[in-house]
Amino acid sequence: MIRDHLTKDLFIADPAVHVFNGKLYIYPSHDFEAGIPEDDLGSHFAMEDYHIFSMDDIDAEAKDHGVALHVKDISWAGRQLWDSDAAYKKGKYYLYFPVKDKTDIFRIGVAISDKPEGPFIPEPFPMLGSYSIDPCVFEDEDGKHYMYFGGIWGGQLQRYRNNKAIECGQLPADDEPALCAKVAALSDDMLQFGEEPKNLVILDENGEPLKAGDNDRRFFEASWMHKYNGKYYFTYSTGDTHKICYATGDNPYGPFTYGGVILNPVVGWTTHHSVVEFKGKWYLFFHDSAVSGKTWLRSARYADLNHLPDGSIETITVDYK
Ligand code: FUB
Repeated sequence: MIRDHLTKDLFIADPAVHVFNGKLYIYPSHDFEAGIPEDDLGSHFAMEDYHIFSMDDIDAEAKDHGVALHVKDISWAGRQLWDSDAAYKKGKYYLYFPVKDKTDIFRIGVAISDKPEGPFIPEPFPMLGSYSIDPCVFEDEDGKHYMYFGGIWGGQLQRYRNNKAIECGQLPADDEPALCAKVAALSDDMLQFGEEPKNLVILDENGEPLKAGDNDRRFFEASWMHKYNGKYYFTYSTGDTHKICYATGDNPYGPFTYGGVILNPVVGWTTHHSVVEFKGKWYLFFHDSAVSGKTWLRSARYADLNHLPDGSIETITVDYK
């Protein structure tokens, strides 16, 4: 079942959802009309703050807890607060967010709160060695936290190789391996990478890394990780082909093998999601632009997600008729 949009009066996108204290907490981007023309670098996504929402139950209203963090409170930030995620450890909540610094380079920052809904206080500097966008934090069953991140085009991932900035930030040629999302265990204090980020390789049916020209399957942005029946499911957006796909592996680093599409294209250019288990059922939270009709003013919604007995995931298609 595909549910209606969570909000009609505030545009929210990139919904990262977690269960904290028995409730669903939604960490979305907050879209607004900035009047910036649309381009391939996503300049029209000029977000300035985050609102956090909670739902007491899956059918309950989404409660807006107000502004949890504003770009003006982040001393090193320039512009564009994009997709965030949150994690909990030892009585504290951590909000991870990408924002361009004052030189227009995306970095990932961390902000801390005693409550899941914030307000969050940002650290004075970005995470050391961080770059690109769309951080997602996954807590494994042993309590270890991993960050997955990255995004090509406006997300700037093509400007790096082996975690170092390169002079001319080009995408690989179509017949070369695609750029990978990155994965790193977090430090014990949750504030830094605990190790050098590694490539998250997605393999095709022949065990070969997906190629850069395989736009229907290769990683573009919007990393998410969930674990089901002992298997690790990496889910992501294919960007210019507008799909959410999944790949499975047997540990948090991979390699992962491409599995299929979990969400067919929705209304709007971007697609972004999270997968969450709540009270024994699985849900896909995502966004589309059906309410506004504008690609930069998105609204979050959710659907039931079905894992099939063979380990695959049933494809969801939104019927806009
Ligand atoms: O919301 C801004 C960007 O759009 C996100 O960071 C991407 O994943 C895409 O949804």
